[in-house]
Amino acid sequence: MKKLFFLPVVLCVFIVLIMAPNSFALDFEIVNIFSNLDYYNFQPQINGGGQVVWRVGNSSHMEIYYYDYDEKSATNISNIPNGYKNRLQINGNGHVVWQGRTTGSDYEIYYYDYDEKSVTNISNNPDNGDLIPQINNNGHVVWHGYNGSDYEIYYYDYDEKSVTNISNNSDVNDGGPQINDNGHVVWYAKNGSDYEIYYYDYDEKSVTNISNNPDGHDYNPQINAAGHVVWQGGGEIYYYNGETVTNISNSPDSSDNYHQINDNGHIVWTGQDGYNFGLYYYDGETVTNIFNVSNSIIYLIQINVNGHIVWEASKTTYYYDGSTITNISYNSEGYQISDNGHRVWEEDNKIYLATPIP
Ligand SMILES: [Ca+2]
Ligand SMILES: [Ca+2]
Ligand SMILES: [Ca+2]
Ligand SMILES: [Ca+2]
Repeated sequence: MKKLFFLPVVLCVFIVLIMAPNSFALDFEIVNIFSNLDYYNFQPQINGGGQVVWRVGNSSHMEIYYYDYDEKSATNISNIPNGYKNRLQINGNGHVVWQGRTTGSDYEIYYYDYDEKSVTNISNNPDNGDLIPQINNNGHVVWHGYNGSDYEIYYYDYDEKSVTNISNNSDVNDGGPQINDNGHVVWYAKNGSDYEIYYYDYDEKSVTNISNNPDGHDYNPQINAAGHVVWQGGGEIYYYNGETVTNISNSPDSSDNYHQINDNGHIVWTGQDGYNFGLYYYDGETVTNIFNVSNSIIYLIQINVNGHIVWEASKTTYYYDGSTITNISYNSEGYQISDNGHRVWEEDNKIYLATPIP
């Protein structure tokens, strides 16, 4: 067990030339950045600089490892031997957040400051559960936490080192916050009989109900750098462009879900009609059906700023480069794509990083 702490991290770094029969639009240098076969390595997250964090552990022990792309080395950054850690996120400057708990305690939000090389408990609320953090590129963090009566949305200001309850109501459960680089936040909450999407304007310090649809449940908002928001309501995908709300899926016969938006306002989601599943792409003007499969859900959808998309279906990972779809299945799991085209995944209990070759 102590091996994990005291042995230097052994990196089995090697380069694999692309040998797949598929025609890749790009060539990649693929590196195995970490393997420790005594433990599971899983759920990697990557930023635009190719820095990666992931979970390393077994049923009784868990740590968070960090691969520094510039140093080409992996380090244990959590260094808290007991306890569960989950829901990792890394921002563009290499700062990391996660939810964690030690035995017998509640969940807290932990913050790894890449510049200071230190970990801080930023929720620091030993009575109540703090869950599912999201971090922006300025180090500001949001999460939902139970305060004894209901769930609230909490906002950590990295500059002020302070936490604010921004939903601040006493009888409504608020959940699923997402934050953009301007500090604007969206989440969903029940309002009377149904759910709505709420938008927190960081400059105005005000909250607005942007779905404002008292007849339907509105869930799971995503926000981009421009403050545009996409969410799911009543089996459709809705898009808020800062002024108006549009139903962009507009498909009464299929259930639309798993939406993602990039900073250029491109949106991807899946539609399900019985046993048939489709992947849909909105480029700001029109919707294109780019992929179809039967008898398998489409999941783990990621879109980067260039509109490149990865997803999984039928135990296969697919990559769309804007024009063609390639099967990049490596028996992989937990695929992630960065805005600069890096890809990271888990395969056979190892973490792999693919960097585009210019
Ligand atoms: Ca807590
Ligand atoms: Ca609340
Ligand atoms: Ca509603
Ligand atoms: Ca629909």
